[in-house]
Amino acid sequence: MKPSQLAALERLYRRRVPSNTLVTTELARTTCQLAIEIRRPVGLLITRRGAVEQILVGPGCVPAFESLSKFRAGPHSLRGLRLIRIHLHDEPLSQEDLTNLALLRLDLMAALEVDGEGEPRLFHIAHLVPPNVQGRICSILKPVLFQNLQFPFDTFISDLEAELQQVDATHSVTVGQESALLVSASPQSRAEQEEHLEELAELAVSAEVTIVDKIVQRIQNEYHRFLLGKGKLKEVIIKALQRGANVLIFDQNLAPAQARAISEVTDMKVIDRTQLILDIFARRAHSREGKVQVELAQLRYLMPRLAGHGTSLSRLGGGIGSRGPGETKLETDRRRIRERIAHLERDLLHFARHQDQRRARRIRHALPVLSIVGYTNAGKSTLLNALTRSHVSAENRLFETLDTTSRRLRFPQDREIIVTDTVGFIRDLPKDLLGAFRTTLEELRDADILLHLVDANAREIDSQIAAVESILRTLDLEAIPRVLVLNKCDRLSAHETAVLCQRYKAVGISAFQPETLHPLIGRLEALLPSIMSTARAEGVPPIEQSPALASSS
Ligand SMILES: Nc1nc2c(ncn2[C@@H]2O[C@H](COP(=O)(O)OP(=O)(O)OP(=O)(O)O)[C@@H](O)[C@H]2O)c(=O)[nH]1
Ligand SMILES: [Mg+2]
Repeated sequence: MKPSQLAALERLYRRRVPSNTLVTTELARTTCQLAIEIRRPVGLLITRRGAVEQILVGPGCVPAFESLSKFRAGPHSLRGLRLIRIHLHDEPLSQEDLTNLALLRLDLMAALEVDGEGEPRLFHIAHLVPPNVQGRICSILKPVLFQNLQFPFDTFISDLEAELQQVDATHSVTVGQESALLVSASPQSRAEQEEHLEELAELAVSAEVTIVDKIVQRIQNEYHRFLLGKGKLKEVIIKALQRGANVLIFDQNLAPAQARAISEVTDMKVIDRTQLILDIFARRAHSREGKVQVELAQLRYLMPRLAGHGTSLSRLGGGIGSRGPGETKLETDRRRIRERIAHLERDLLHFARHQDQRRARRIRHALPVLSIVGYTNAGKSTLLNALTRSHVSAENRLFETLDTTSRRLRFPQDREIIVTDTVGFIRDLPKDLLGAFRTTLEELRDADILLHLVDANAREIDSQIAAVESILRTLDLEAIPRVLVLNKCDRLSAHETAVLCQRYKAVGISAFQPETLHPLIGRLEALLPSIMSTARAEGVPPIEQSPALASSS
């Protein structure tokens, strides 16, 4: 390009477009003439205030994501920038143009054809549309001759934004929830990733999130800037737009920098598996202790993610809906968060002391303790209820139980033990969560025997058993005697149950069918003498009533 041509291009930056005009005739004409002169397509990126923000020269030239970061678009709103391209040949908008319109969430994308004399001819215009059942992302207007163009830009854009926002509003009113796109990217096989996404979907449902779609990518290297490849990330953005998703939930835990980069490029809230689980915990924690543990874990997880990026706070900040530690809390500076963490840690110490007292009291009474452990949703609470005729909440969703409950169980021979039910386990239980629930899980140390309950119908029995055993190892609880029990056998035939019980050397039960519990009770009773001897439980006095230790029957 000649210096004079460059200078002429640069002069375009001085032009202003009135707010009610798509592009002025003079600006269009001058740019068309320049395009013919330099024999290259030229694009103008124009702001709502009518300033030329960028001039792009060359075929297929689009602004870089990074250069637009100061123009923020909300999940369903527009970026406040329109791109008008001068095409040298008679070509309408290409598929790529439409993809870019969606990716960059432009106000609109237009292509203006120019004739040999440099006169503007046909104008092609496309704009985004609200999420719809057809999954269309944009609408292309009928092409019009430039001299006939009547396009009051200001009314067009305010109508379009109102339409986009309206859908957003009805969306959240009718569903009352966030809509998420589930994403998995790892070196694991597709089948494995899809299996894990099923569990992620169950977790999302447990957090009351609507799932709109899933995206899986097999990648070689996990340490990619966006975790996913760039092309796949584009697919994610387009899908989110088509389906009206406002949250991305990753099955893999994201490094703070990754979460930030993805959220910056997609302009969406980005959450990983740990945050999702924390979010569920925040919903389910009822005791003061549970609440303190969860908030502490949330803050510790968020700390490194708050590296001074003001705008990304709200998008990385909380969990689903309002279940994060709270935006106002996050907006306060890191020092305040550190103080809050210290405060919560002191609270926890206080709880731990109480727990010691409780434990001491129990040892004095010397009742043996049986703790039910197992994968989340295995039926632990249902079994506690069935064994002790209690009414602990049991629900078909992951992490229904967070707080520990203890009940007395009286054996036929008038002996008593304490049965406790607590938080369930899950594969790859994030370290931060294990830390968060240390005080709750500490209670398992008091157990004289662990009842490892397994859902016999689970898709991945072996990996669920392995996940629980690995957590027990991490908690140093391997030495405690264990009984493996297969639950939900009512859904299997007698033969299937027998085969599984033999394979796993387990007792098969259905917590729904009290008669199936007899062999289990018999087995526990048989184990009792050895347990009792360790628990020094000869001549047990009746135990006092305490909220944590309410008696049954
Ligand atoms: N068919 C069948 N369903 C069962 C049985 N036991 C429990 N369930 C169901 O399994 C689901 C989970 O039961 P919960 O008792 O809440 O499971 P949990 O292990 O306490 O789960 P978390 O507290 O979430 O870790 C509920 O919908 C129960 O009704 C059983 O023996 N047979
Ligand atoms: Mg439970």
